[in-house]
Amino acid sequence: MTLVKSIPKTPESRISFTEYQRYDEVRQYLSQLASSYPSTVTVQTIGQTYEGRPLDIIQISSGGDGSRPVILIDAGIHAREWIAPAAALYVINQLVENAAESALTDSVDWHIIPVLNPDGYEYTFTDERMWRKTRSRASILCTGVDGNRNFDFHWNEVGASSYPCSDTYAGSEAFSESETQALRDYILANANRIKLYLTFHSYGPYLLYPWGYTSELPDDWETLDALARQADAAQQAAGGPSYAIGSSTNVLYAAAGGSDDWTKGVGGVALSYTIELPGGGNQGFNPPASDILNLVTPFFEAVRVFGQYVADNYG
Ligand code: 0X9
Ligand code: ZN
Repeated sequence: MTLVKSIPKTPESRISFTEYQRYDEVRQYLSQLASSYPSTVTVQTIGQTYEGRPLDIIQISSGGDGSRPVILIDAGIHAREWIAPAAALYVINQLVENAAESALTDSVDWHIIPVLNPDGYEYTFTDERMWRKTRSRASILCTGVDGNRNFDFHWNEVGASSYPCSDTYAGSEAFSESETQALRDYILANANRIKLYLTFHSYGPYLLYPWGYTSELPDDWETLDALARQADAAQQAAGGPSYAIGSSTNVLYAAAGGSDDWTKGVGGVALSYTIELPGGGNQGFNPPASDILNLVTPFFEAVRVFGQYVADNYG
């Protein structure tokens, strides 16, 4: 009966993609990678959550003395969107452990925060599977802030709520949350190197670019649009679904205070995208663990296109 559990994991995968991982397991995986690949992997803590969990980022670099262009990825700002951290872990796994993918790190560094809201993420395992927000208790009424309404760019203007019990509560002020502060500070500190930002969500499939606060398009929307279409085509060729592509407001809904808008509008990262991975399960946010690989494997082909673009244009 215990035989199945005793089958050793293959040497190149210290992490499973047939189960969703708890935050402790995620952190353990990152630190294992740092010890196994000391010349390419660094793990840093960029802040603490409201409940005191360390917020880890993994930096993957094949060299270049810290001057190469960076692709920044985060996932899991929304707690219940489990496929997003799983996809980030898969990207980490491929970039670090799959020697066949080493070209992707030849001239570009990848900085990845696989779980940006670990308090909320853990809460979805222990208490409430459909929890979305952080777990901060600033209000006596209700717990949590929507991290993706908490960024200081047209904050709380549209598609967000001032009511602490709402799932889209923008917070008592912009950057009220330690998790969004940590991301803000990291982006500002590395603004000269970050050329592309991806934030993983679910559920879609949507490939969204700014703006989310207005139906106006950014000046460079054609560049954003063309690259998104190329990424979509690549993952479709690998068996993925057809992503809807456009600005957040025009394709999904208007919602201000998102990390994508702030990163472009204030952080100065021209290429900024929200990726809504495909959904699953009876509530959209809960694809069965047995579907993780089917979802993230084609998706990696989209990530490859973003990586190639940054290598070609900034590498
Ligand atoms: O509403 C959101 O925060 C995102 N959708 S989700 O279902 N994952 O919650 C979309 C965010 C798009 N970007 C902006 N509105 N800035
Ligand atoms: Zn989301």
